[in-house]
Amino acid sequence: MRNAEVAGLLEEFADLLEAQGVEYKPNAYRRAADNVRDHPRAIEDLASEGGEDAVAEIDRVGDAIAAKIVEYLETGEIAELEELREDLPVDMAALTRVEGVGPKTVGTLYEELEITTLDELEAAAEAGKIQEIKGFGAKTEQNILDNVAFAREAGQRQRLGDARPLAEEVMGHLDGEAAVERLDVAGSIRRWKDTIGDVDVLVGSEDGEAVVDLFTDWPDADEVIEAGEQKASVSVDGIRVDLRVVVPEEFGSALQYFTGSKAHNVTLRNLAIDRGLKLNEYGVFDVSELRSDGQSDADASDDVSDVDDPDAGQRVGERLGGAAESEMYGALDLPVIPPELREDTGEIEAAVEGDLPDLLTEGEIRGDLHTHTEWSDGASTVAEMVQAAADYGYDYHCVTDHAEGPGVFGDTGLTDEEVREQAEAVAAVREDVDIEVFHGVEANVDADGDVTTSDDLLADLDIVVASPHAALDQGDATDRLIRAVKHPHVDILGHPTGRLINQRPGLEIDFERLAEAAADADTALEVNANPARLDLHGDAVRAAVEAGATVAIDTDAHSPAEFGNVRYGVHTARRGWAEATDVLNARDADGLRAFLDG
Ligand code: DGT
Ligand code: CA
Ligand code: CA
Ligand code: ZN
Repeated sequence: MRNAEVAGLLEEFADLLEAQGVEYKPNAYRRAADNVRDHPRAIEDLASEGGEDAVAEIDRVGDAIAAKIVEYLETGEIAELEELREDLPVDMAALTRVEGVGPKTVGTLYEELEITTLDELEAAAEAGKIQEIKGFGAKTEQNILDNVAFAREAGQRQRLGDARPLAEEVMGHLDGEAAVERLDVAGSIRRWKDTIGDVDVLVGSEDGEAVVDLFTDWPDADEVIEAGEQKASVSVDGIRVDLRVVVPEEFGSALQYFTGSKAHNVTLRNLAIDRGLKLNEYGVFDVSELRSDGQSDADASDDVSDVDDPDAGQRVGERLGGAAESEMYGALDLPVIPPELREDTGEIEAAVEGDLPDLLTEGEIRGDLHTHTEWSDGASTVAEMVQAAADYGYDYHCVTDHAEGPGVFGDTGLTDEEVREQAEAVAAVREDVDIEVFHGVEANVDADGDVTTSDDLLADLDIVVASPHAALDQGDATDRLIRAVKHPHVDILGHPTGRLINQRPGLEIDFERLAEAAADADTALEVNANPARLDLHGDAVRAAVEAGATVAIDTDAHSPAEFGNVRYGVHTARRGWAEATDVLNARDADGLRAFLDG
């Protein structure tokens, strides 16, 4: 399916037009790109079956754009796009990843300084050349210097929320096939890291070639990068997926090894060495009877190694396990350490001491504390959201639409009066459902840390989420957020950093200080589960948990479909060692009410 590839081209088209100062047209291309990307059918099938007419049936794709799409699918290029690229030969995707640099700025930078890459942009900024351009200043130049490293990194890593569904699709494609005996994801995707370098998939099978064939025939794959006998890599929507096939007896050891992190494995391996064991991707072996040269003193027939195998030296001594991951940790007298913790930040020591946390699970979440409706920028009515929450199995639901304030644009935010009107609408819905419904608002934290909704209104609401939506590049914002956390009516600090993964770094915060203030004030810190945010991130959750602060896992859902994002919040909280007792919405309705009233 080539929808993402075509959408990417249309977006490039839009950016290049915008860089040349063309108006309106760029947005038409962007809207078309969105709809092509989300279209359920493969664009190449539409084009080959029904030509331009069929492609133009896609919402927002007009005849002109449809013609260009068909031209691309038939000839491999779009003549007009090639011309635009020649006029402006820049790495648009990379340059516009720098916060504050849009397509127009890229056009100017090329015209004035012939900047085409991030490296050239950085060099020009360091040489003080940016601030000399008309309309640019020292501040713009400093902004570029501050953000170029972030942009470089963002180009190399994918958001968990994009990579995880893809990993699950490829698992679905492989699962149940005859050659596939064992199957799991490994690497950072299994550790639920917020960004992913590549997706690692592991299969236990006696027939590597059959599995590789199956994998490279995955219809969603855009390109096969490489394919061997036991491994292969494909690219899907710009995300690299690596497959490794191992024999089923070594599946557990390979899973342990390829889950990482590298730092976790190094520490674990050293612990094994101390105990006369050898731990690697092939298994766990007792090597206490071996001489230091790796050869067995005992009869050579005890040696499981094979002379034709280059890795033979890795399979020495007595095999203690390897089929299951639990055998790897078990050989060290340890329980299986949850993948989210495997970052070598004390989890192995905790496991040795029998002190691993009893991590929060998705099933322990009893309701959402931060959601929207069509009263502000959501897509559904109050009744629809509440009913969907009940259907989802929740005990309660909180309605927290945007209040007007800094960073909330147009008429998205509700006035005090509208919030009070909504309270009546919520009360009416309450009559019809079995779950508890709390009514509140998402208020705004201004640049100084003040909450911009009136105290009178806040005092009357069941729940108040306060979030920063403006002044998100002000540098150290710890004092600002501590002020918000101490506000007597604020129950939850929403998406505290305001970051957007790969797009905006967000506020700089000393999380230890913030967590202590939050614990002190009995204000919960949010883990916003929207996959574009994951804010707080795992390390910050850990600071919150260690300070004894309460954590809230919120989807910030704008429609019922987004309730499912809760898993990203739960796994992010798990990366921060959170247990159910740390989490506000793992409490029942009475427990929640007690916190909100306290
Ligand atoms: P990523 O893909 O950058 O988000 O991070 P990972 O952790 O998925 O890293 P990746 O894909 O390079 O490798 C997967 C795992 O395999 C990694 O977490 C640990 C293991 N691994 C790979 N190469 C090495 C190595 O050279 N030494 C050790 N100890 N482990 C390795
Ligand atoms: Ca990986
Ligand atoms: Ca990999
Ligand atoms: Zn929100």
